Amino acid sequence: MNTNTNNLTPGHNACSGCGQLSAVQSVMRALDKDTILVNSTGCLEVTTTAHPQSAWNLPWMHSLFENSAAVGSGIKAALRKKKKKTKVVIQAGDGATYDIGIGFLSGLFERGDDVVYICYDTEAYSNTGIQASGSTPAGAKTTTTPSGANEVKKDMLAIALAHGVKYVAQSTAAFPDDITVKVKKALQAEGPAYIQILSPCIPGWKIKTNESIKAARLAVQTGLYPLLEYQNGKLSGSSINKNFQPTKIEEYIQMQGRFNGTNQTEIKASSPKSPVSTAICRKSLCTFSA
Ligand SMILES: Cc1ncc(C[n+]2csc(CCOP(=O)(O)OP(=O)(O)O)c2C)c(N)n1
Ligand code: SF4
Repeated sequence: MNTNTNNLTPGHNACSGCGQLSAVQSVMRALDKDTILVNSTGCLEVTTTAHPQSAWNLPWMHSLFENSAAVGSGIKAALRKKKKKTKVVIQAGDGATYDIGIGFLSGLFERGDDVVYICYDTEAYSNTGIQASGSTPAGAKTTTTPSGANEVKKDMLAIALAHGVKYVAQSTAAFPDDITVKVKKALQAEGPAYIQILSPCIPGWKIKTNESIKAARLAVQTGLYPLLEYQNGKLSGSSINKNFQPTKIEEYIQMQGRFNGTNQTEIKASSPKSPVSTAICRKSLCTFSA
C-alpha cells in the first residue's frame, strides 16, 4: 500500500474526529503528484483552505458548490489539448452531489470524461449547520427535518450505473485500505468513475468525537451501507462484507443523537430500496428487512 500521506497536511480545522477528513486521507494515499484536485464548496473546502493558508500539497481548485463536475471536465479538456495524462479527482459532499450538482454530474457521466468523482457522504449539508440532503436517511433529524426525515435516501450508485459509468463503488471511513484500493482502481478505469464514502459527521450525527469510525464500521456490519464495487456494470462486491457477523441496527441507531425518538419502522425505511445498493445486504448481511 502506498504510504504517501502528505497530500493533505496537518493544519486543517475540521472538527475533532471528523469522519470526512479520515476518509480524505485514505483517498490521498492513492494519489501521486501528477494529480489535480477540484473541490466543491463544503466542509472539506472550508476546513482545509482558510485564507491565506492551504493544507493541500497537490494542485487544488475550489469550484462553486454545484459545478465541480463541470470544472473537472474543463480541466481534463485543457490537459487533453496539452497531451498531458495528469489525473483529475473531484471531491464533493452529498449536498453538492445528490442535490445541487446532480445535473453537472450527469453531464460529466454522459460526456464520458476521464475523471474520478468522490462524494464524501455525511448524509446532510454539514458545513451550513446540518440541513437535510437527498442522502439523509429516513428518520434522521436535521435542522430542516426536526421530526426526522421522511424520504428514503437517494440511490446515487444506481444513478451512476444508469449512465453507464464503468467504475462505481461505495465504502466507509472505517475501511482505509478499501478506500485507497478503490480509488486506485477508479483511476485505472476508462471514462468517469464514481465513488461515495460514508463519512460520519460529529455534530450532524450527534456522536462523540471518538465514535466516527465505529459508526462507519457499524454502517457496513448492519448492511445499511455495504462496501460495494461495480466494474463494467457487474457487482464484484467486497470480501470484507463477508467477514463480518451481521449486526442488528439498534447499536448503530442508538449511538447517534440524530435518530433520537425515531421508531424502528422509519429506520427500516432508511436505506435505498433499489437492488443496486442493497445487493449484498440482501444476500448476507441484512438484519432488518425480514
Ligand atoms: C449556490 C449555493 N448555495 C448554497 C451555498 C451555501 N453552502 C455552502 S457549503 C453548503 C453545504 C455543503 O454540503 P455538502 O455538499 O453536503 O458538503 P459537507 O459540508 O456536508 O461536507 C452550502 C449549502 C453555496 N455556497 N452556494
Ligand atoms: S461539521 Fe461534520 S463534516 Fe464538517 S468538519 Fe465537522 S465533523 Fe467534519
